[in-house]
Amino acid sequence: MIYAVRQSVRYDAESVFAINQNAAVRLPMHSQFRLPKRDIVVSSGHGGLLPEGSTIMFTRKQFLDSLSIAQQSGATMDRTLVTYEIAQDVAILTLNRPEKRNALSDHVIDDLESGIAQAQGEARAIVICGNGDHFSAGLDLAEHAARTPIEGVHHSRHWHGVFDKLEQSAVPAFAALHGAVVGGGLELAAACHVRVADETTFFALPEGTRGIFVGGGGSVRAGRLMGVARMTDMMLTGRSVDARQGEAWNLCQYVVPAGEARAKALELASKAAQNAPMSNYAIINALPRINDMGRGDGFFVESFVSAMTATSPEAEARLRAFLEKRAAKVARPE
Ligand code: 1HE
Repeated sequence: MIYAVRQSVRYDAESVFAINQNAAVRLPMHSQFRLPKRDIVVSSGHGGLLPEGSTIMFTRKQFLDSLSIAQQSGATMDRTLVTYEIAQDVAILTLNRPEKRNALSDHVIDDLESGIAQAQGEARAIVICGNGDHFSAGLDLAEHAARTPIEGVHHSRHWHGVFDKLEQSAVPAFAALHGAVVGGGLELAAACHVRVADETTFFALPEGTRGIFVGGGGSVRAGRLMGVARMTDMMLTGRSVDARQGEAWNLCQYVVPAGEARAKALELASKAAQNAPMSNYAIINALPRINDMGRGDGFFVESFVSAMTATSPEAEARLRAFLEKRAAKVARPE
């Protein structure tokens, strides 16, 4: 019997945790789980211990029953931890755990993963931002304290997988930063392609002071952004770096007045969303890889990416539009 259901991301097409006997079962995003207008009666392995990724389909009545059973049993009904909305072809994912400063719990990471997956199919760019006074306080320290070493490895590898999906996404991601961008919060921001910080932003890597290490890809991504010496200093001393210093250190590309990061990130994302999808894909997927290559390999790969994008029908149409004076000229800097 399913006695607790956890709602996630969206109400009608979401990840759901069913705690079935003693097994926490993760139902996949985009499963046919919906609050259907008509009843659907299917289940695979329903009632037993299900492997991760199994699909269960509920009838509307079963779903509503499970909600009320969960409520009666006092089970926590989490609200949406990462909200998802679409505006101007841009998927906006908002970390929504302000009372814990958007600390990245396992559920937040799962919801983030679902939102990133959904954006691939229906958006041309992504904005990631946070509710409350801070972008993110990083790893949820309360959860982390309880992990064994091997659980810690799997946890870190899971973050790598999720943040890789963001960095190697089909569409570019823009981080809108404010307040604390700390530890795992900085690792998440570093997995985005463009970072817009408002003046309240401060960056820190307090792992050293907490007796831990970066585990969400920071040693690779943040290290490459700011350089290993600066990252070492931040981790050893626990110092905080403000938005302007962060810009000078390449931790963000834009600094805007307090409260304006989300709007600026949305403006930039909307602009990027108008590019040819293939160009965007090449920019965000080829550049970091070429950056990891030797010069000769990089030049070689560049030729192929260049030829592939330039011969796409969309490139041909856009080049013709410029030559026929139907496309905008490059603007001077503002
Ligand atoms: C948390 C977390 C968290 C806040 N995990 N619960 N990250 C850190 O070491 C940062 C720790 N957080 C802070 O230094 C501060 O909270 C902030 C500077 C970010 C914000 O300060 P403030 O005064 O606005 O909030 P607060 O009063 O400190 O926190 C409010 C609540 O959020 C409080 O819980 P409450 O039940 O007492 O209300 C805090 O305990 C809780 N909270 N941050 C859990 N991080 C994959 S490896 C990545 C490694 C890392 O990310 S290391 C960095 C960890």
